Amino acid sequence: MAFFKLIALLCLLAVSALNVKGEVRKFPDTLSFGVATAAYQIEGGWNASDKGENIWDRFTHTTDTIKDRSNGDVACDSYNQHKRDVEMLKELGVDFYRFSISWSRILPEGFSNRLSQDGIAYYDSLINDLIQANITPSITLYHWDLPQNLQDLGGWANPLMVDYFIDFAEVAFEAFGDRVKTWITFNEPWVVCIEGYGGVTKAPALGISGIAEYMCAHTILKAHAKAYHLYDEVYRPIQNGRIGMSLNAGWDEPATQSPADIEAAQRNTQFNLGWYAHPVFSREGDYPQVMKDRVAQKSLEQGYSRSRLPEFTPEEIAYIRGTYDFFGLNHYTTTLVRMPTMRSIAKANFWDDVGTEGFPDPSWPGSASSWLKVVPWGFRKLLNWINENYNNPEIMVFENGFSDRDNKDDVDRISYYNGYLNALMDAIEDGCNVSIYTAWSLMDNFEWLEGYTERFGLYYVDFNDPRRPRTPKASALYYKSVLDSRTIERD
Ligand code: GBH
Repeated sequence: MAFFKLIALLCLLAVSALNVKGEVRKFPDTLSFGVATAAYQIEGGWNASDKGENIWDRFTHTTDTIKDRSNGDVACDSYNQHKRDVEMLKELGVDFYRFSISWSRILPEGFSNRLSQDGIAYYDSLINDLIQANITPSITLYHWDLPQNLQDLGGWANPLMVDYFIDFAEVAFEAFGDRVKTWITFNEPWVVCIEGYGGVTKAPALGISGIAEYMCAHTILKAHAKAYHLYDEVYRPIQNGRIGMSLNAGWDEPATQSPADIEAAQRNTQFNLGWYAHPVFSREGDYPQVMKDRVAQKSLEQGYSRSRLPEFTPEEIAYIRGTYDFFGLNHYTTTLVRMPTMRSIAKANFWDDVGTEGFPDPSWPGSASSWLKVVPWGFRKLLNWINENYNNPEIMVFENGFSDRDNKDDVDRISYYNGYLNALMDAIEDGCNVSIYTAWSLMDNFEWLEGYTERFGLYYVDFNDPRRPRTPKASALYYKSVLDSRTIERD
C-alpha cells in the first residue's frame, strides 16, 4: 500500500514538474471569482421613472454611428429583470458581482440637489437580493454614462467636475455603503478620455486629439483621488470597505528585440497604462517622465505656449499618490509594438505624442472584435510588469473576456478563458498578488459602438425577443465548473 502511495506521489511530482497538459491546477483559496456588467450596457429603462438623460442616451439617439443602429433603451432589460440576473449569478456560483450605477438614474439632474427614490430603490433591491444569495456586491461608480447636463458644462474637461463627482460618490456611499464594501471610482479612464474626448468612438465623441484627452484625464485623476480621500476619511471608519479604480491595459510586446522596438513598447505602456497608474501607484507620483518630456517638446515645436499635458502642483501630486486599496485591472489582449517608420506631424495628436505603432501577430487567434486577439501569455507578462513597477500591489482583475457573434456553443470563449486562467495561475505562481478575477460579461449586452453585434456574455441574450430571455452558453457551464472545483486544467 505504502509503495503504491509512493508511486502515486512520484507521478504527481513528475506531472507538476513537467507541466503536463491536462494536469489539474488548484487556485489559491484567497482568489475570488465573479462576473461584471455595466449600467448602460444592460439596464435599459433609459427614461424609467424620473431618470435623467445621459451622454449615451443622447449619443445613440442623435447620431447614426452605432453599427446596428441600436441603443441601450432596453438593452438586457435588467432594470426590470434584475431578479433573473441574480438567479443567473447563483447558477454560476460566483463569489461576487461587479455592476455599475447609472448616475442620472439616482441623480436625475446630475447634481445632488435631487435624489431619485426609484433609482435608489432599484439598486437597493439588487444589492439586497445579492446579499440574500450570498454574493458580494461591488460597485463601479462611473462606467461611462455621464449625465448629459454635466457634459453640456464640459464634462471631464471641466475641472469643477471633481466636486460634482464627489457629490455623486457621497450619495452612493451614503445609500449603499452599509452593504457594499468594494468601490471602483472609474472604469477605464483611458477609454473615456481617448475615445470620448480625443477621439469619436465613445460618447461624447469630441474628437479633439492631443488636447481634450489630457484635460479629461487630469480631472478624472483628481476626482478619483478626492473620492478616495472622502471614503478613506469619512466612510472607511464606519463602513470598512475598500476603494480603487480599474485601468484597462493590454500587454505591449516589442515587435523585435531591437533597442528601438523595446523602447517603443515601454513608451507605449507609459503613455497608456502609466498615464493613469504612475500618478497613483508609483513611489514618485505624477505623470510618467517620458510623457511629460515628449508632450512638452512636441507642444513647443507646434507653437503652443505651454505643454498640452496639464501640470499637477506638488500638492496635487502628493494628494493623488497612494490613493488606492488595490490595483484594478481590465485586460483583454496583447499587441506588438514597434518604432514607427514615418515620423511626426505638425498638428496636436495623442498618437503622434506616443510615437509608436501597434499591430497584432497574424498567427494569434482572433475574436469578433478587431482589436481582441487571444494571447494568454501577455496576461502573465502584464501582471508581472504591474507587480514589478508598482511595488507588488494587490491586483483585482475586474474584466477579462472574449467576443463572438451569435453562438451558444462557444468553444472559442472556453478556450480563451482556459488560456487566460492558466496565465493568471502562472502569474500567481510568479508571485503576483491577485485576489479577484472577473469575467466580462455575465451576459451579452450593448457593446457600445458595435451595438449588439459583438457578444461577450456567458449567458446568451435574445435581443429580438421583447422579454430578452437569457440562456447559459457552453462557457457558462465551463465557468461554473471552474468555480465549483476552484481548479483548471493546464493547457
Ligand atoms: C471594456 O473595455 C469595457 O469596460 C466594457 O464596457 C466593454 O464591454 C468590454 O471592454 C468589451 O469591449 O483602438 O480599435 O484598438 C475594453 C477596452 C477596448 C480598450 C478596445 C482598447 C481598443 C480599440 N478596450 N480598445 S482599437
